[in-house]
Amino acid sequence: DNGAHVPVLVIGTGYGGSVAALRLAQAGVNVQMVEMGMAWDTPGSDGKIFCNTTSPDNRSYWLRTKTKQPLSNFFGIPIDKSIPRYTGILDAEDFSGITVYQGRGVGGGSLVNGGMAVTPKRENFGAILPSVNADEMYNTYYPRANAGLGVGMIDPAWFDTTDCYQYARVGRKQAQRSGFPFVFVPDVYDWDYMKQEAAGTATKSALAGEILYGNNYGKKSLQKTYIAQIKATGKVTISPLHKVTSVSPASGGGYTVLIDQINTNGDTTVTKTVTADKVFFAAGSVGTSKLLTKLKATGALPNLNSEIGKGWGDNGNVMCGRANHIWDPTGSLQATIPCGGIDNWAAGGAFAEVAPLPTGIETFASFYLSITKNPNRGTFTWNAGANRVDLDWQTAWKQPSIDMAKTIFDKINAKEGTIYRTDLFGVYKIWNDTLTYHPLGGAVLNKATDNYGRLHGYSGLYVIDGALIPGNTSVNPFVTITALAERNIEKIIATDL
Ligand code: FAE
Repeated sequence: DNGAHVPVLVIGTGYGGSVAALRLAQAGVNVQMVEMGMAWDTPGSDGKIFCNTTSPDNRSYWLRTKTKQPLSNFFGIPIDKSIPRYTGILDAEDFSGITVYQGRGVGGGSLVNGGMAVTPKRENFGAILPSVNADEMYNTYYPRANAGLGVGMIDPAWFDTTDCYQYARVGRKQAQRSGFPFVFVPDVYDWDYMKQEAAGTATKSALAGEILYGNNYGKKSLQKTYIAQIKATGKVTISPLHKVTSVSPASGGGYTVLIDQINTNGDTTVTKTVTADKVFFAAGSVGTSKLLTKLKATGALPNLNSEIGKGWGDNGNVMCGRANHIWDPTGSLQATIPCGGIDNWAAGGAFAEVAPLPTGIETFASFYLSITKNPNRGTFTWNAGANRVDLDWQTAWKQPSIDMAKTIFDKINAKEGTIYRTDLFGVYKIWNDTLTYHPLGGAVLNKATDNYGRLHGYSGLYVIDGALIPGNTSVNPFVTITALAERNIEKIIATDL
């Protein structure tokens, strides 16, 4: 409420924010969570909370009048359509040279993502978070995160026979024929539920094409895991459609937090002021970086150090499709939840998830999202004239990612006698090199903060989300974000409360 004083305020309700709020509440602390997106707990007129990928409506995009689908074309024909402007679930946030996709709502990215819950290989961890004790992570915090998130693995016997993973079996067969290992990837989807979907005994979600705009049944988003536990403590208040715009030292100690309450048009209806003893920035890599960059530059938090806004990366994301022969159909029914990938990380720097193309018709296409060790890093800066934060990324910076992905797909094409699809991202465009699903960095651990996320320059201010990770995790990032948050909050509760 306006004028309130709270012990702890958490900005954002994604992975980092949910871990912080849960552990603080369990330690007896009252927590106020502030989330700019909607609650996503009420069905629309169609009886569903979330809309379907094949028929995006106002619920699909954050304050856009036209969809911006990652896969923008089919046979070269643009498939984006007009939608009413609304505080929808998926934000396609445009910066120069890159569109950054993010979830908006209570649950953050967990609402929109594929649920792939991957712990990086131990030997890669030193390059991901060099200042963090790997033994502690692999013995304690990764297991804690996996348990808290409800991570599970597909039944390999079922994988071998079910229609809905024919596309992934084609991906496996072709990878192996070219000498690449295919690995199963854990996920937070309820695999028993998916079996029931396939058997026709449960309402379909993964098998109904739901992805990107929310999942109505089988996926264990944070709403079903950490946030359900948070609600059970009775010590946490969550305010959706509230956006933090400023944090600055309060005269009597603690911090003054300015919050805009917005309506579903995105317009501010009320501006509130709250005082908090401690503030956790958990607005996601982009949200936290934008806030801190602005607050440092505009004099609200001038003592933040010069690492703010730096070290931002795209996790080396790049997409492509391949055209298969007519005797290699990928199936008209495709589970939207990916379950495997091609691991060529050590040799060429690419971990390629075999992704679905859930169009409902046979496409003979194989579709991949590659994660690569792209070395390029962007910087956020305050643009006073335009009153916004800019990111200096360039599309050409994806070229190393394309080269690394080609180590896999050029070889598969040569072996199979196949070609790339050129019609999925425009007219004659093989690579989608203008987006990321995996923003990381901008307030890097042990640089902008100490080794536990305490911001340099201010006691009682913390970063606890993907902004801490310096640009790459070698695999999909949310398990690492969750595990790092578990590690940091344990230390903070033990020493700072
Ligand atoms: P995040 O989950 O983004 O939460 C931040 C929250 O803060 C959001 O709810 C924002 O609305 C909110 N917020 C931002 N600014 C403000 C403000 N000023 N005031 C109030 N609230 C604010 O952050 N990762 C995987 O590991 N596996 C996958 O399969 C996977 N698939 C993905 C698919 C898609 C389409 C997308 C977009 C992402 C995917 N990701 C995946 C990435 C993953 O969702 C992402 O790394 C995490 O959600 C980041 O977690 P954070 O806690 O950093």
